[in-house]
Amino acid sequence: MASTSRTPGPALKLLPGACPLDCPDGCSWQVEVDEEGTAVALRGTPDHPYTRGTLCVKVNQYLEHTRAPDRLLHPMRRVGRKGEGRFERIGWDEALDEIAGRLAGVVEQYGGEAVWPYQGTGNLGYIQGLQGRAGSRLWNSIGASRHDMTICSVAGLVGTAYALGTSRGMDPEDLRHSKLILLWGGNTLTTSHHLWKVVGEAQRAGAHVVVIDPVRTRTARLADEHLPLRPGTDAALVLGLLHVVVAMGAEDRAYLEQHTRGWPEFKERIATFTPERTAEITGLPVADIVRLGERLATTRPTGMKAAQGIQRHAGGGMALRTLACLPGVTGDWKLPGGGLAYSTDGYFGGDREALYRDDLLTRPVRALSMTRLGEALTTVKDPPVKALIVYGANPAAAVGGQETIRSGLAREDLFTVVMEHFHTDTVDYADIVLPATMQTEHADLHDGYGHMYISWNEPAVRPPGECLSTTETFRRLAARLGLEEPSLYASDDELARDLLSGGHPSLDGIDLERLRRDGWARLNYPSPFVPFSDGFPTASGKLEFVSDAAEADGHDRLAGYTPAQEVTDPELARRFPLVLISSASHFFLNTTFGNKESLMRRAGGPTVELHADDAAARGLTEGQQVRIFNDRGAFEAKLSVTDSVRPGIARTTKGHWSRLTGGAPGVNATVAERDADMGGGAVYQDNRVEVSGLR
Ligand SMILES: Nc1nc2c(c(=O)[nH]1)N[C@H]1C(S)=C(S)[C@@H](COP(=O)(O)OP(=O)(O)OC[C@H]3O[C@@H](n4cnc5c(=O)[nH]c(N)nc54)[C@H](O)[C@@H]3O)O[C@H]1N2
Ligand SMILES: Nc1nc2c(c(=O)[nH]1)N[C@H]1C(S)=C(S)[C@@H](COP(=O)(O)OP(=O)(O)OC[C@H]3O[C@@H](n4cnc5c(=O)[nH]c(N)nc54)[C@H](O)[C@@H]3O)O[C@H]1N2
Ligand code: SF4
Ligand SMILES: [Mo]
Repeated sequence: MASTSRTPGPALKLLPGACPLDCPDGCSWQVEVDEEGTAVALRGTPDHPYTRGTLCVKVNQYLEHTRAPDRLLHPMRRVGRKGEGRFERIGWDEALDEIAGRLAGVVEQYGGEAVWPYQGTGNLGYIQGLQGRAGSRLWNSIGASRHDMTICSVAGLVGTAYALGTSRGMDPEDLRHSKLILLWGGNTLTTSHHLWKVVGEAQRAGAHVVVIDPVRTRTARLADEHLPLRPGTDAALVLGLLHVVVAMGAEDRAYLEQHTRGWPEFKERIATFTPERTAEITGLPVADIVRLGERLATTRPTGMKAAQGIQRHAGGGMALRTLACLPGVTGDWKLPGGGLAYSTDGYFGGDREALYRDDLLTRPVRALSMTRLGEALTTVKDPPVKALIVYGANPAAAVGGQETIRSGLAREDLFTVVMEHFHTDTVDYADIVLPATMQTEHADLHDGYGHMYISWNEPAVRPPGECLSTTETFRRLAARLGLEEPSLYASDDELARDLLSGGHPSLDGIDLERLRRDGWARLNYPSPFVPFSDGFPTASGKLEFVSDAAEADGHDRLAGYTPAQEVTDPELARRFPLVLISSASHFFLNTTFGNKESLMRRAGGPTVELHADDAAARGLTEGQQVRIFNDRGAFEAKLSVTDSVRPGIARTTKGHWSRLTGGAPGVNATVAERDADMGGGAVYQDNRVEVSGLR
């Protein structure tokens, strides 16, 4: 339990809620509120089968964070230059008048597409947040550019869908039935520790757990086996393992015959990935590949979890596509505890269209990709981006191409509004700042991308200062803009009902009243759950090793291995010999909590980890300040010499704020604004750098 300053008494109310953050665990929580309306405790819901009464090291401090002295409580207007971060307090009326006036002017002069509603992952809710595309009705009404959410998982979502017809897969809770568990590019103990409870249960029951990750993470340390492959080579490893399976004659011929398309061609491709060739590509010993291949051939069910880290490079979409094919060869897709879990996002059958109301658009609009923010702000014309409305996002810190982004944000002719809880790096560039409510202060509805439950978040306390929720801010802005479309003024409850009333079978018997009463519900799917027992939602109704849809989109029609770009570029490797992996920090959630003193202390400042050989070759020693750089930019960090990374790899974490680390650029100054192979995904891990000593 967190932030308890008093002993709970009978007068306390217990209100249901949910963690809003971008985390697959989608925790259900309860807030205790005293007779004066103050929240006195916040804890994981004890009877929730996935949350099981615990939150995490970050969110245990959430209540304290809502009352932090640096919380933004009033609207503000910029007084200094952009980037300086100097503001004066103004009232809501003044703020909304100015925003409405500026937006109307931009729309009149340049058209609606000159407005970019840039929504991040700070809140994943269906009412206030990203899943519901909060504000979408308003943006559609003025014909704003569509915000393309590409930063996180899209390459893998598109890739899995070429094979399976959907990005949905296993219920991750069914990993408890697996006998072999492969964790691909996920640092489970850090990024979704509730899943580790399931994995740990299986492990105690005898399952063999393998972590496939270039870094020996805290998760890798608890696994039975760790394969530290080269970044971006997972698909080659999949094909190499299948080579061993096929060589042993252990493929499931009946399953292949009945439920897959293109096996002869896929088999031929597999044949070219001998253990020797696979070892050369992945950097793993032949013996390890053969041993795991044999284990895979003989262990049913094999369950796999892939997280997002694996798909942030030039071949990331293909990696997930090929991974999704693996259980088609072994027949695991037909078994409880077999298959692949990447995202459970699509299982919630809420009526998203009823929320978004894309029918309000009078004509098609362009899409602007989140990972191409810098480029869009500095080069895009017809029309140029003239107004940027940032909410739930901190792009000045979180997005690759940081230098370009900052020069774009510094444009005097760009009107920028930032709706925020705290004075982030992005707030520094705002013309107007609006104070936003935090999760205990507004209503929301959440699903999870790592489980099969939805939850309701009841407002537990009054917002502090003048904070307003996203929905309320947009209702007021719509009125200021003189818009008459009635759906722009829907209440939060009405929005929730619109979402829940589509009649989807996953929601049978689940309505707002029930959610409000119980706090959470499992979607209507059996447990254990075999996702494709009725066939695959592809054109052929089968798992597609060959995909016409992929071919039509300009990809290889056959699943395979697409190398990463910078990782495999020999010329670049001469100048920038190290591949930089920037993964999740244990103590921050993206850049959220990057300003929380106690968590900052535990995280330490920016750090880069290098193998002893790489440190020695550069004359670098433990604890010294170093500069990590490439042609795009540079950042500074403290060196940690470790055997957790193999030679040739440098590792750091995302999440640190520039304005709290002396104003210097962060890791994303080195990351390219380049698309992954599918969906326009980000390429955070496909990044070559060099490291030199500072002092
Ligand atoms: N504590 C904490 N939890 C978080 C987050 C956070 O910032 N902090 N972020 C949240 C968000 S937004 C997301 S999307 C998820 C991400 O969840 P994860 O994907 O689990 O997180 P990452 O740390 O990005 O990547 C996981 C691992 O992938 C490895 N990796 C990198 N490249 C490759 C590769 O090519 N192949 C393989 N096999 N592994 C590779 C990295 O070394 C890293 O250990 O976590 C969420 N949870
Ligand atoms: N180098 C590197 N960079 C990465 C990654 C990586 O692996 N490596 N991972 C990427 C990934 S996976 C992701 S998802 C992105 C995340 O990048 P962003 O989507 O920008 O997410 P955050 O950095 O957490 O910033 C979210 C902000 O939203 C605010 N916020 C939260 N809730 C609300 C709300 O209800 N209303 C409003 N108005 N504001 C709110 C928070 O205070 C916070 O400042 O980062 C990416 N950046
Ligand atoms: S960040 Fe993840 S683990 Fe922590 S409370 Fe939120 S959903 Fe749960
Ligand atoms: Mo993410």
